[in-house]
Amino acid sequence: MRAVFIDYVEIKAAAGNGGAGCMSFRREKFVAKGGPDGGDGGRGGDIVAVTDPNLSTLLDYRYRRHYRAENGRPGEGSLKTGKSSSDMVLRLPVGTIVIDRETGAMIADLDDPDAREIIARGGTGGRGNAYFKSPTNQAPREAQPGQAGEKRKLALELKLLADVGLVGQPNAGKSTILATFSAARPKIADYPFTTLVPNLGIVRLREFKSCVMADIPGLIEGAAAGKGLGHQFLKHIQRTRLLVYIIDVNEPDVLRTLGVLQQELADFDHTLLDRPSFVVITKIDTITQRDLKKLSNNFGGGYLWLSAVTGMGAEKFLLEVERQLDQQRIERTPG
Ligand SMILES: Nc1nc2c(ncn2[C@@H]2O[C@H](COP(=O)(O)OP(=O)(O)OP(=O)(O)O)[C@@H](O)[C@H]2O)c(=O)[nH]1
Ligand SMILES: [Mg+2]
Repeated sequence: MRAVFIDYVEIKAAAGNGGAGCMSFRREKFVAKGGPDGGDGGRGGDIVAVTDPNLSTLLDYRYRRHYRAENGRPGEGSLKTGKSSSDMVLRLPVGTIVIDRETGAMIADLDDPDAREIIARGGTGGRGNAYFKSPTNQAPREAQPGQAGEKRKLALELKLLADVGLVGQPNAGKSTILATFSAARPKIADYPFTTLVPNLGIVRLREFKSCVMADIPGLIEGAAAGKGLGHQFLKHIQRTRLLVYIIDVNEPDVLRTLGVLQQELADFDHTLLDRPSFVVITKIDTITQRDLKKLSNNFGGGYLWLSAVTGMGAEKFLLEVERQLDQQRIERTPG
């Protein structure tokens, strides 16, 4: 997908330092000179990025820029190891990438809902003097400091996720719909497989209300088996909230076409069929009013009818997109 980012923040992450090793000697009654008994220091906490499917923006990270995990505790006498510190967890929306600002390297791509990655590693604890005891050195006066935790300047970027995915056979008119309703300018042509990579556009539904629509390559029967462009590009609509099936009114068998599209989606990821969806029959300007009436009588009220060229049906199309997206917001609001 073209890299479009809606959300970008810079933060600093400092993992915990390791605790120092301890230098200590046993002191017991009647033992003049005890052996070394300094324990090792504990580990400093890591900074860990995990995905949280309930988040959709990086807003929280605009308000707090510094993240610091706790240091490990120092070792103690009597061979007591210092307590390791717990990790600091940063919850991030699915689709966030984490970049090291100093090297430019991507250090985490949090693409799935249960991703978990260490983005700054805590230091290990230092060795206590007990560790250095040897036959030649029975009373080592050596103990290590803890290792420093990693300190990193990071950038968090959230990839733009589409709300709505347009699914249809090649040449059905998907890119034309995106071009009609958004400022995106995808390539449009009267031959199949014009669109090779997904295009995104922002569609204005009404004042202060918009959604992101993805136009993807055409899908044909057998795509799951590699026909046409295959179906790998369907991963770009896996995170969309609403699917819109686009079918050319000139298709001889609309129901069969819809069945083929759904079968190909199911072969890729069967949960896609549980996704809210509706069907748009497009290019209705290319048939006579009388044929259109006949067809719409046949199908009842189940489908929307659209011409991206004349604008016929445009208002209903946008209203339905808005209604379905709103519906999900209501369902997702707890209580
Ligand atoms: N008359 C008319 N032509 C349309 C309409 N929508 C699309 N077309 C034409 O249909 C052809 C295919 O349109 P595209 O938008 O490129 O189709 P697509 O579904 O994106 O095709 P692929 O990218 O190949 O999957 C183009 O020649 C468009 O001009 C419409 O509503 N009315
Ligand atoms: Mg196209």
